[in-house]
Amino acid sequence: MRAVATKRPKEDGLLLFRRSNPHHNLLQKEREPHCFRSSVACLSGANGYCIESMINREIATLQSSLLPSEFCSMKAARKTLISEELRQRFSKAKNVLVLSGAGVSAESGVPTFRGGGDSAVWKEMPFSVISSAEMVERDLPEVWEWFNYRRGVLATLKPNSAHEAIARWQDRFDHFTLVTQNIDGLHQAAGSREVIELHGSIWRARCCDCDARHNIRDLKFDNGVPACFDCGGHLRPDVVLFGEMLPAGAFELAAMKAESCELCFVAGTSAVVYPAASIPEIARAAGAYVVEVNPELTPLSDLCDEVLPGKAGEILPLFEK
Ligand code: BJW
Ligand code: ZN
Repeated sequence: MRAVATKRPKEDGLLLFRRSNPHHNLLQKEREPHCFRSSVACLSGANGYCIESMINREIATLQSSLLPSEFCSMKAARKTLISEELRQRFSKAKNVLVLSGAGVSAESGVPTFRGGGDSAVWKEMPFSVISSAEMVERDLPEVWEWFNYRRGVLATLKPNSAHEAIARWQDRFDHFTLVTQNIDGLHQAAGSREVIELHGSIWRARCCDCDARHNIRDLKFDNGVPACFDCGGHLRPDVVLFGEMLPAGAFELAAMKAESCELCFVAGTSAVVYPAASIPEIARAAGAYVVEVNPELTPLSDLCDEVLPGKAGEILPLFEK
Protein backbone atom coordinates (compact mmCIF):
# COMPACT_ATOMS: atom_id res chain seq x y z
CA MET A 1 0.00 0.00 0.00
CA ARG A 2 1.43 3.37 -0.94
CA ALA A 3 1.51 6.34 1.32
CA VAL A 4 2.00 9.53 -0.57
CA ALA A 5 3.06 12.76 1.00
CA THR A 6 0.65 15.45 0.06
CA LYS A 7 0.57 19.07 0.92
CA ARG A 8 -2.50 21.21 1.29
CA PRO A 9 -1.37 24.76 0.79
CA LYS A 10 -4.23 26.17 2.83
CA GLU A 11 -2.94 24.24 5.85
CA ASP A 12 0.20 26.26 5.62
CA GLY A 13 3.29 24.12 5.84
CA LEU A 14 1.43 21.06 7.06
CA LEU A 15 2.79 17.96 5.38
CA LEU A 16 0.35 15.11 5.60
CA PHE A 17 0.81 11.48 4.86
CA ARG A 18 -2.35 10.13 3.46
CA ARG A 19 -3.44 7.65 0.92
CA SER A 20 -2.87 8.93 -2.51
CA ASN A 21 -5.90 10.02 -4.43
CA PRO A 22 -5.98 7.50 -7.30
CA HIS A 23 -6.88 10.27 -9.68
CA HIS A 24 -3.58 11.93 -8.92
CA ASN A 25 -1.81 8.93 -10.34
CA LEU A 26 -3.66 9.33 -13.57
CA LEU A 27 -3.05 13.03 -13.74
CA GLN A 28 0.55 13.72 -13.02
CA LYS A 29 0.32 16.98 -14.90
CA GLU A 30 0.09 20.12 -12.83
CA ARG A 31 -3.28 21.13 -11.55
CA GLU A 32 -4.36 24.60 -10.58
CA PRO A 33 -2.04 26.01 -7.94
CA HIS A 34 -4.51 25.89 -5.05
CA CYS A 35 -4.94 22.13 -5.46
CA PHE A 36 -2.93 19.92 -3.20
CA ARG A 37 -0.73 17.62 -5.23
CA SER A 38 1.37 14.55 -4.94
CA SER A 39 4.93 15.35 -3.95
CA VAL A 40 6.13 11.81 -4.61
CA ALA A 41 6.53 10.46 -8.08
CA CYS A 42 3.86 8.09 -9.26
CA LEU A 43 4.77 4.50 -8.50
CA SER A 44 2.11 2.79 -10.52
CA GLY A 45 1.79 2.62 -14.26
CA ALA A 46 -0.43 4.53 -16.60
CA ASN A 47 -3.28 2.32 -15.56
CA GLY A 48 -2.54 3.12 -11.99
CA TYR A 49 -6.09 3.21 -10.68
CA CYS A 50 -5.81 1.84 -8.21
CA ILE A 51 -3.85 -0.41 -5.97
CA GLU A 52 -6.47 0.00 -3.26
CA SER A 53 -9.32 -0.86 -5.53
CA MET A 54 -7.45 -3.91 -6.83
CA ILE A 55 -6.93 -4.99 -3.24
CA ASN A 56 -10.62 -4.44 -2.60
CA ARG A 57 -11.58 -6.61 -5.51
CA GLU A 58 -9.17 -9.33 -4.44
CA ILE A 59 -10.52 -9.20 -0.90
CA ALA A 60 -14.03 -9.60 -2.27
CA THR A 61 -12.99 -12.61 -4.35
CA LEU A 62 -11.09 -14.24 -1.53
CA GLN A 63 -13.79 -13.69 1.08
CA SER A 64 -15.95 -16.51 -0.15
CA SER A 65 -13.23 -19.13 0.25
CA LEU A 66 -11.97 -18.11 3.69
CA LEU A 67 -12.36 -19.59 7.17
CA PRO A 68 -14.16 -17.23 9.61
CA SER A 69 -10.91 -16.24 11.36
CA GLU A 70 -9.24 -15.51 8.06
CA PHE A 71 -12.27 -13.53 7.00
CA CYS A 72 -11.92 -11.38 10.13
CA SER A 73 -8.37 -10.45 9.30
CA MET A 74 -9.40 -9.63 5.76
CA LYS A 75 -12.05 -7.37 7.21
CA ALA A 76 -9.37 -5.73 9.32
CA ALA A 77 -7.32 -5.19 6.17
CA ARG A 78 -10.30 -3.57 4.62
CA LYS A 79 -10.75 -1.24 7.57
CA THR A 80 -7.34 0.21 6.86
CA LEU A 81 -8.87 1.73 3.74
CA ILE A 82 -9.81 4.59 6.01
CA SER A 83 -6.69 6.52 6.92
CA GLU A 84 -5.84 7.31 10.52
CA GLU A 85 -6.11 10.97 9.64
CA LEU A 86 -9.69 10.52 8.47
CA ARG A 87 -10.61 8.37 11.48
CA GLN A 88 -9.32 11.12 13.76
CA ARG A 89 -11.22 13.79 11.90
CA PHE A 90 -14.38 11.68 11.99
CA SER A 91 -14.12 11.07 15.72
CA LYS A 92 -13.52 14.76 16.52
CA ALA A 93 -15.83 16.36 13.97
CA LYS A 94 -18.66 18.57 15.17
CA ASN A 95 -20.10 19.55 11.82
CA VAL A 96 -20.47 16.96 9.07
CA LEU A 97 -22.24 17.05 5.73
CA VAL A 98 -23.06 14.18 3.39
CA LEU A 99 -24.00 14.61 -0.26
CA SER A 100 -25.53 11.42 -1.60
CA GLY A 101 -26.38 10.26 -5.07
CA ALA A 102 -27.93 7.30 -6.84
CA GLY A 103 -25.01 5.00 -5.97
CA VAL A 104 -26.06 5.06 -2.31
CA SER A 105 -29.34 3.41 -3.28
CA ALA A 106 -27.73 1.01 -5.79
CA GLU A 107 -27.21 -1.68 -3.17
CA SER A 108 -30.94 -1.49 -2.39
CA GLY A 109 -31.63 -2.36 -6.04
CA VAL A 110 -32.42 1.14 -7.34
CA PRO A 111 -30.97 1.66 -10.83
CA THR A 112 -28.38 4.41 -11.17
CA PHE A 113 -28.45 6.92 -13.99
CA ARG A 114 -24.90 6.74 -15.28
CA GLY A 115 -23.39 3.43 -14.41
CA GLY A 116 -22.42 1.35 -11.43
CA GLY A 117 -25.70 -0.52 -11.63
CA ASP A 118 -28.56 -1.08 -14.03
CA SER A 119 -29.32 2.13 -15.83
CA ALA A 120 -32.92 3.23 -16.09
CA VAL A 121 -34.65 2.69 -19.41
CA TRP A 122 -38.42 2.94 -20.01
CA LYS A 123 -39.97 1.57 -23.19
CA GLU A 124 -36.57 1.88 -24.85
CA MET A 125 -36.32 5.54 -23.90
CA PRO A 126 -33.29 6.47 -21.81
CA PHE A 127 -34.08 8.36 -18.63
CA SER A 128 -32.83 11.60 -20.20
CA VAL A 129 -35.79 11.41 -22.61
CA ILE A 130 -38.56 10.07 -20.41
CA SER A 131 -37.48 12.16 -17.39
CA SER A 132 -37.33 15.40 -19.31
CA ALA A 133 -39.23 18.66 -19.12
CA GLU A 134 -40.14 18.19 -22.81
CA MET A 135 -41.83 14.89 -22.02
CA VAL A 136 -43.83 16.51 -19.20
CA GLU A 137 -45.10 19.03 -21.76
CA ARG A 138 -45.66 16.49 -24.52
CA ASP A 139 -46.98 13.38 -22.79
CA LEU A 140 -47.75 13.78 -19.09
CA PRO A 141 -49.69 10.47 -18.85
CA GLU A 142 -46.61 8.62 -20.13
CA VAL A 143 -44.45 10.41 -17.57
CA TRP A 144 -46.87 9.37 -14.82
CA GLU A 145 -46.80 5.79 -16.08
CA TRP A 146 -43.01 5.80 -15.80
CA PHE A 147 -43.00 7.30 -12.32
CA ASN A 148 -45.85 5.03 -11.15
CA TYR A 149 -43.82 2.05 -12.33
CA ARG A 150 -40.73 3.29 -10.45
CA ARG A 151 -42.75 3.92 -7.29
CA GLY A 152 -44.11 0.39 -7.54
CA VAL A 153 -40.56 -0.98 -7.70
CA LEU A 154 -39.36 1.30 -4.91
CA ALA A 155 -42.17 0.24 -2.62
CA THR A 156 -40.59 -3.23 -2.56
CA LEU A 157 -37.07 -2.00 -1.79
CA LYS A 158 -35.46 -1.33 1.56
CA PRO A 159 -32.74 1.02 2.77
CA ASN A 160 -29.28 -0.56 2.78
CA SER A 161 -26.38 -0.31 5.20
CA ALA A 162 -25.22 2.99 3.66
CA HIS A 163 -28.59 4.66 4.34
CA GLU A 164 -28.56 3.16 7.82
CA ALA A 165 -25.03 4.36 8.64
CA ILE A 166 -25.87 7.88 7.43
CA ALA A 167 -29.04 7.87 9.54
CA ARG A 168 -26.99 6.95 12.62
CA TRP A 169 -24.52 9.74 11.94
CA GLN A 170 -27.18 12.43 12.42
CA ASP A 171 -27.20 11.74 16.17
CA ARG A 172 -23.46 11.41 16.44
CA PHE A 173 -22.40 14.93 15.51
CA ASP A 174 -23.43 18.30 16.96
CA HIS A 175 -24.35 19.43 13.46
CA PHE A 176 -25.18 17.06 10.67
CA THR A 177 -26.61 17.77 7.24
CA LEU A 178 -27.74 15.26 4.67
CA VAL A 179 -28.12 16.61 1.16
CA THR A 180 -29.40 14.13 -1.38
CA GLN A 181 -29.96 14.10 -5.09
CA ASN A 182 -32.06 10.99 -4.67
CA ILE A 183 -35.81 11.13 -5.03
CA ASP A 184 -36.46 7.63 -3.68
CA GLY A 185 -37.11 8.44 -0.01
CA LEU A 186 -34.81 5.65 1.19
CA HIS A 187 -32.82 7.97 3.47
CA GLN A 188 -36.03 8.90 5.27
CA ALA A 189 -37.05 5.23 5.36
CA ALA A 190 -33.75 4.53 7.15
CA GLY A 191 -34.56 7.21 9.74
CA SER A 192 -32.81 10.30 8.37
CA ARG A 193 -34.57 13.53 9.33
CA GLU A 194 -34.58 16.95 7.69
CA VAL A 195 -33.07 15.63 4.48
CA ILE A 196 -32.38 18.36 1.93
CA GLU A 197 -33.80 16.88 -1.27
CA LEU A 198 -32.22 18.81 -4.12
CA HIS A 199 -34.07 16.98 -6.89
CA GLY A 200 -37.47 16.53 -5.22
CA SER A 201 -39.26 13.34 -4.28
CA ILE A 202 -40.99 10.60 -6.20
CA TRP A 203 -43.46 10.42 -3.30
CA ARG A 204 -44.88 13.88 -3.99
CA ALA A 205 -46.75 15.53 -6.87
CA ARG A 206 -46.67 19.18 -7.81
CA CYS A 207 -49.34 21.25 -9.53
CA CYS A 208 -48.40 22.53 -12.98
CA ASP A 209 -50.64 25.57 -12.39
CA CYS A 210 -50.43 26.66 -8.75
CA ASP A 211 -47.27 24.80 -7.65
CA ALA A 212 -49.03 23.17 -4.66
CA ARG A 213 -47.40 19.95 -3.43
CA HIS A 214 -49.41 16.84 -2.61
CA ASN A 215 -48.52 13.53 -1.04
CA ILE A 216 -48.70 10.90 -3.76
CA ARG A 217 -50.53 8.50 -1.47
CA ASP A 218 -53.51 10.91 -1.32
CA LEU A 219 -53.99 11.08 -5.10
CA LYS A 220 -56.46 9.43 -7.44
CA PHE A 221 -55.09 8.30 -10.80
CA ASP A 222 -58.42 7.73 -12.56
CA ASN A 223 -57.50 9.35 -15.89
CA GLY A 224 -53.75 8.86 -15.84
CA VAL A 225 -53.02 12.40 -14.66
CA PRO A 226 -54.14 13.29 -11.13
CA ALA A 227 -55.74 16.67 -10.40
CA CYS A 228 -54.68 19.33 -7.89
CA PHE A 229 -56.87 19.46 -4.74
CA ASP A 230 -56.41 23.22 -4.58
CA CYS A 231 -57.07 24.39 -8.13
CA GLY A 232 -57.97 21.33 -10.19
CA GLY A 233 -54.88 21.76 -12.41
CA HIS A 234 -52.77 18.88 -13.71
CA LEU A 235 -50.30 17.39 -11.29
CA ARG A 236 -46.84 16.19 -12.26
CA PRO A 237 -44.20 14.27 -10.28
CA ASP A 238 -42.44 16.65 -7.86
CA VAL A 239 -38.99 15.90 -9.24
CA VAL A 240 -36.45 18.22 -10.82
CA LEU A 241 -35.71 17.49 -14.46
CA PHE A 242 -32.83 18.91 -16.49
CA GLY A 243 -33.13 22.63 -17.06
CA GLU A 244 -35.68 22.96 -14.27
CA MET A 245 -35.15 24.98 -11.15
CA LEU A 246 -34.38 23.24 -7.89
CA PRO A 247 -36.98 23.59 -5.08
CA ALA A 248 -36.89 27.13 -3.71
CA GLY A 249 -34.24 27.50 -1.04
CA ALA A 250 -32.97 23.90 -1.17
CA PHE A 251 -29.65 24.61 -2.85
CA GLU A 252 -29.13 27.82 -0.87
CA LEU A 253 -29.62 25.92 2.42
CA ALA A 254 -27.30 23.10 1.29
CA ALA A 255 -24.65 25.61 0.20
CA MET A 256 -24.85 27.40 3.54
CA LYS A 257 -24.41 24.12 5.41
CA ALA A 258 -21.51 23.19 3.11
CA GLU A 259 -19.75 26.43 3.99
CA SER A 260 -19.76 25.62 7.67
CA CYS A 261 -19.03 21.87 7.68
CA GLU A 262 -15.59 20.57 8.56
CA LEU A 263 -15.98 17.10 7.06
CA CYS A 264 -17.86 16.49 3.82
CA PHE A 265 -18.66 13.03 2.45
CA VAL A 266 -19.65 12.65 -1.19
CA ALA A 267 -21.16 9.22 -1.67
CA GLY A 268 -22.47 7.47 -4.75
CA THR A 269 -22.69 10.35 -7.15
CA SER A 270 -21.09 10.77 -10.57
CA ALA A 271 -20.81 14.47 -9.63
CA VAL A 272 -21.69 15.68 -13.10
CA VAL A 273 -25.03 17.28 -12.35
CA TYR A 274 -24.97 20.86 -11.17
CA PRO A 275 -25.64 22.67 -8.94
CA ALA A 276 -25.58 19.56 -6.70
CA ALA A 277 -21.96 18.80 -7.63
CA SER A 278 -20.91 22.23 -6.42
CA ILE A 279 -21.80 21.39 -2.79
CA PRO A 280 -18.49 19.57 -2.10
CA GLU A 281 -16.66 22.25 -4.06
CA ILE A 282 -18.15 24.87 -1.75
CA ALA A 283 -17.25 22.79 1.31
CA ARG A 284 -13.66 22.33 0.11
CA ALA A 285 -13.26 26.02 -0.70
CA ALA A 286 -14.45 26.85 2.82
CA GLY A 287 -11.80 24.53 4.33
CA ALA A 288 -13.66 21.24 4.83
CA TYR A 289 -11.94 17.88 4.46
CA VAL A 290 -13.71 16.21 1.54
CA VAL A 291 -14.02 12.44 1.19
CA GLU A 292 -15.46 10.61 -1.79
CA VAL A 293 -16.97 7.12 -1.52
CA ASN A 294 -17.49 5.57 -4.94
CA PRO A 295 -16.23 2.48 -6.81
CA GLU A 296 -15.42 4.77 -9.75
CA LEU A 297 -13.48 7.98 -10.10
CA THR A 298 -15.50 11.11 -10.79
CA PRO A 299 -14.68 14.63 -11.93
CA LEU A 300 -14.68 15.49 -8.22
CA SER A 301 -12.08 12.91 -7.19
CA ASP A 302 -9.23 15.25 -7.86
CA LEU A 303 -10.59 17.84 -5.47
CA CYS A 304 -11.10 15.35 -2.66
CA ASP A 305 -8.73 14.95 0.26
CA GLU A 306 -9.40 11.23 0.25
CA VAL A 307 -11.06 8.87 -2.17
CA LEU A 308 -12.38 5.63 -0.73
CA PRO A 309 -12.92 3.35 -3.70
CA GLY A 310 -15.77 0.98 -3.02
CA LYS A 311 -19.43 0.58 -2.29
CA ALA A 312 -21.08 3.01 0.08
CA GLY A 313 -22.88 0.17 1.89
CA GLU A 314 -19.56 -1.46 2.67
CA ILE A 315 -17.44 1.59 3.42
CA LEU A 316 -19.68 3.96 5.40
CA PRO A 317 -20.45 1.48 8.22
CA LEU A 318 -16.67 0.98 8.70
CA PHE A 319 -16.42 4.45 10.25
CA GLU A 320 -18.19 3.27 13.39
CA LYS A 321 -15.88 0.27 13.84
C1 BJW B 1 -21.83 3.73 -6.17
C2 BJW B 1 -22.34 2.48 -5.93
C3 BJW B 1 -22.27 2.04 -4.63
C4 BJW B 1 -22.64 2.86 -8.00
N1 BJW B 1 -21.72 2.81 -3.69
N2 BJW B 1 -21.28 4.47 -5.23
C5 BJW B 1 -23.18 24.12 -14.57
C6 BJW B 1 -22.38 23.57 -15.52
C7 BJW B 1 -22.92 22.76 -16.52
C8 BJW B 1 -24.27 22.51 -16.58
C9 BJW B 1 -25.07 23.06 -15.62
C10 BJW B 1 -24.52 23.85 -14.63
N3 BJW B 1 -25.54 24.24 -13.81
C11 BJW B 1 -26.69 23.71 -14.26
C12 BJW B 1 -26.44 22.99 -15.37
C13 BJW B 1 -27.44 22.24 -16.20
C14 BJW B 1 -27.83 20.90 -15.62
C15 BJW B 1 -26.57 20.05 -15.51
O1 BJW B 1 -26.00 19.86 -14.46
N4 BJW B 1 -26.14 19.47 -16.61
C16 BJW B 1 -24.93 18.66 -16.64
C17 BJW B 1 -25.30 17.16 -16.66
C18 BJW B 1 -24.14 19.05 -17.84
N5 BJW B 1 -28.48 21.06 -14.34
C19 BJW B 1 -29.78 21.30 -14.26
O2 BJW B 1 -30.47 21.40 -15.25
C20 BJW B 1 -30.38 21.47 -12.89
N6 BJW B 1 -31.16 22.64 -12.82
C21 BJW B 1 -30.63 23.85 -12.77
O3 BJW B 1 -29.44 24.03 -12.76
O4 BJW B 1 -31.56 24.87 -12.70
C22 BJW B 1 -31.13 26.20 -12.89
C23 BJW B 1 -31.25 26.47 -14.34
C24 BJW B 1 -32.47 26.33 -14.93
C25 BJW B 1 -32.59 26.61 -16.27
C26 BJW B 1 -31.48 26.96 -17.00
C27 BJW B 1 -30.24 27.06 -16.39
C28 BJW B 1 -30.13 26.81 -15.02
C29 BJW B 1 -31.38 20.35 -12.59
C30 BJW B 1 -30.75 19.02 -12.50
C31 BJW B 1 -31.86 17.96 -12.28
C32 BJW B 1 -31.34 16.54 -12.35
N7 BJW B 1 -32.44 15.64 -12.48
C33 BJW B 1 -32.18 14.21 -12.47
C34 BJW B 1 -33.46 13.43 -12.89
C35 BJW B 1 -34.47 13.30 -11.72
C36 BJW B 1 -35.73 12.68 -12.20
C37 BJW B 1 -35.69 11.16 -12.33
O5 BJW B 1 -35.22 10.48 -11.41
O6 BJW B 1 -36.17 10.65 -13.33
O7 BJW B 1 -31.67 13.82 -11.20
S1 BJW B 1 -30.88 13.75 -13.61
C38 BJW B 1 -30.22 12.49 -12.60
O8 BJW B 1 -28.85 12.86 -12.28
C39 BJW B 1 -30.99 12.54 -11.26
C40 BJW B 1 -29.88 12.49 -10.26
O9 BJW B 1 -30.29 13.03 -9.02
C41 BJW B 1 -28.78 13.25 -10.91
C42 BJW B 1 -27.41 12.94 -10.37
O10 BJW B 1 -27.09 11.60 -10.61
P1 BJW B 1 -26.22 10.81 -9.53
O11 BJW B 1 -26.96 10.73 -8.26
O12 BJW B 1 -24.88 11.36 -9.49
O13 BJW B 1 -26.26 9.33 -10.15
P2 BJW B 1 -25.36 8.73 -11.35
O14 BJW B 1 -26.10 7.57 -11.87
O15 BJW B 1 -24.97 9.77 -12.29
O16 BJW B 1 -24.06 8.22 -10.63
C43 BJW B 1 -24.08 7.12 -9.74
C44 BJW B 1 -22.72 7.00 -9.12
O17 BJW B 1 -22.77 6.04 -8.09
C45 BJW B 1 -21.63 6.56 -10.09
O18 BJW B 1 -20.50 7.42 -9.94
C46 BJW B 1 -21.28 5.15 -9.64
O19 BJW B 1 -19.90 4.83 -9.81
C47 BJW B 1 -21.62 5.21 -8.19
N8 BJW B 1 -22.00 3.96 -7.56
N9 BJW B 1 -22.80 1.95 -7.15
C48 BJW B 1 -21.22 4.02 -4.06
N10 BJW B 1 -22.73 0.80 -4.31
ZN1 ZN C 1 -53.03 23.57 -8.25
